[in-house]
Amino acid sequence: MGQNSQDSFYITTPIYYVNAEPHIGHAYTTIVADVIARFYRLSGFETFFLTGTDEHGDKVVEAAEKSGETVKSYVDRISTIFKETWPKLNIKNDYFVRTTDKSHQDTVSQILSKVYAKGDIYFSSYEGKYCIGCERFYTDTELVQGKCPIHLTEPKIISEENYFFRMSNYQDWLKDYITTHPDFIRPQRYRNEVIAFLREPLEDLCISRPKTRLSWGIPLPFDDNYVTYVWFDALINYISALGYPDGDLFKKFWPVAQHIIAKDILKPHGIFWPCMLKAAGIEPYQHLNVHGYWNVNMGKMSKSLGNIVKPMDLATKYGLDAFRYFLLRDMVFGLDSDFTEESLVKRFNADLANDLGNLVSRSMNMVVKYFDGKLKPPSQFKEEDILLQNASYKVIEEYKNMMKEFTFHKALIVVWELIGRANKYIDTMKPWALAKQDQERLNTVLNTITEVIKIVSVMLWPFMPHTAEKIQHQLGLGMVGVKLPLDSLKKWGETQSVGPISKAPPLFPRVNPVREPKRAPLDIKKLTEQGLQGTKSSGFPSDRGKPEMEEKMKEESGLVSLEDFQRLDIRVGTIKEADTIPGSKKLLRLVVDIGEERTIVAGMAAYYQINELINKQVIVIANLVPVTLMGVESRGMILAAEDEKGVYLLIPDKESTPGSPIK
Ligand code: ME8
Repeated sequence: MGQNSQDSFYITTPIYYVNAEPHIGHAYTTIVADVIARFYRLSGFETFFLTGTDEHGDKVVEAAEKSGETVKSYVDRISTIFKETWPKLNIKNDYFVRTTDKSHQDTVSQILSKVYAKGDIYFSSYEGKYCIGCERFYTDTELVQGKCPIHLTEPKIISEENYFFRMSNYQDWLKDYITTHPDFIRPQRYRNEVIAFLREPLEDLCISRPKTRLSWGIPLPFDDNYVTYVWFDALINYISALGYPDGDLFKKFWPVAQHIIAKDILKPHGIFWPCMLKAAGIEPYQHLNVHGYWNVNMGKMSKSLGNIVKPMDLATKYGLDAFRYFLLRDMVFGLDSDFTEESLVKRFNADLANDLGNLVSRSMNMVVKYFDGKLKPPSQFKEEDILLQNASYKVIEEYKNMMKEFTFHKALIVVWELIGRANKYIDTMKPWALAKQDQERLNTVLNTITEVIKIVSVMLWPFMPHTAEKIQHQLGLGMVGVKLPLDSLKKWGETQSVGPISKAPPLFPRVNPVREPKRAPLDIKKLTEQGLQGTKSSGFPSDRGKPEMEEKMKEESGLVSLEDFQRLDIRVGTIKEADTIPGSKKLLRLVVDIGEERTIVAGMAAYYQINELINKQVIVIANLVPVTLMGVESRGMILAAEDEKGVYLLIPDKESTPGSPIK
């Protein structure tokens, strides 16, 4: 293997403690790593994706004792559960490292000897406050009301003689490195946290445990009475797995190393690890990517609360791809997110069954119906086709940047905008009408649609590999599609089908809505202030970092571009049901047929009787980000005029088909 790192990509997850089985938090980090590894593979990079298990330390010994097994058989058993869970989630790691592996233990000894020889390790007595949960000592300023901020338990006072790593020697270097490498730790909020920490003097790190207290660990090469502190041991997995120091993998992948962790282990990764690397004469990693925490129904997930979410249960219930999509779409990378099965189902029905599923099935059906699955090369493109092509190219570029920046939810938002545009293009082009008048134009329109679907499928592959492959199969691309490098998508229509396009069962048959038993109270005031228009992250261009100048000009002039307007999906709807909402004087819950049934919350209780609303036709904006008002999710907005006397619904002049687009 060559030593060129230019087109290489190395991604790691934390190695998980084997004191518990995998839950949704572990699954999230590991799926993120899989998504980004697939993205780089798709982009033609040689990629190495590492995960594994952390098997030493007090915590693991405690868990083994509780289970009544020997430590060795316990760690073997739980490590196997982790190892076997990942393929079931379609996670394709290249290697699985265990800290009990001999090769890992040898590397740890080697690094310790190196740092010891350099004079950066010394022997001293110490008394400190130790949290077993975190496997580390806490300073008084880090404790919250005397308790560990993560485990909310009081630390144990431990006093003993130990070996220490002179971390303080590297404080200035690290400060300087982080300042001169602004995206070393990202997103920014975590970089700022580390910088704030470095403003205080850094204490040296206790890196040993006397065997009299803990024997389950890697012996110190220079004192057999001690084992290595679990964090000093664990962090080294990122290089031991690559065959440090001489392995080809190490040479190729270490210069491009990126770690993914959650905020709980920022300090070991943002401070201990770079200092350890520096002391051992190894270059720092390239990026530390830090995400937030998944909470469950607004609370922390914990064994004692009995609210642990098991990834396999959800993947089995809703399908693996839907589960992967939900995790990546719902969490803003870097912030905490609340997991509810209800929101998973909503996303499933809205984004997957409706937007994506419908686009694929209606398009394939038309190609089969009108051309027996065999399209001819397109003839002259018209303006509408070219607009959609250009939008697709733009989305590919935005998607690539967002993936590289680890803003996965944004990448999915732009893909879904393209899906929305393609659906709208179908509504506008009306292939069913062209079928009666103009076969050549119909062929070009369907070519344009299938090309967009192909592009969408490639961008979705890292997130939903099975679904993308199914779509590519339906498109007659065979296995060619999966390997498409993203850059080759630059030419419209370049990858021709190798076989006819075929119909297939719906990709995501709708599932029944779920009611969460325990809902945390909603902040109604905040939601009402936001109005019916949805929350901040609308997914519209202003939220996605359009060139600043353009945005500023628009803001100042108050003008909206045609492009902005065209993003709106405005349709005729017929009100099917209307109801009051308990506790609200203003709001009504409406079910509106806009070609499909939508629940919409509208503030018109004071102006219309329920009876007079039924069967009334209205105008609906159908592609607003859903918002929950008084506990009811609203998926759209009904247009109305307002003056000092009241609110007046906008109504089509003549009875129109529900779902007809407004142009
Ligand atoms: O800390 N939400 O292992 P660990 C999101 N062995 N992610 C979560 C999560 C949640 N609620 N809970 C856990 C260790 N995670 C050490 C790591 S690395 C050299 C040693 C994920 O089993 C997240 O990635 O406690 C977090 O950082 C990690 O699991 C902690 O796993």
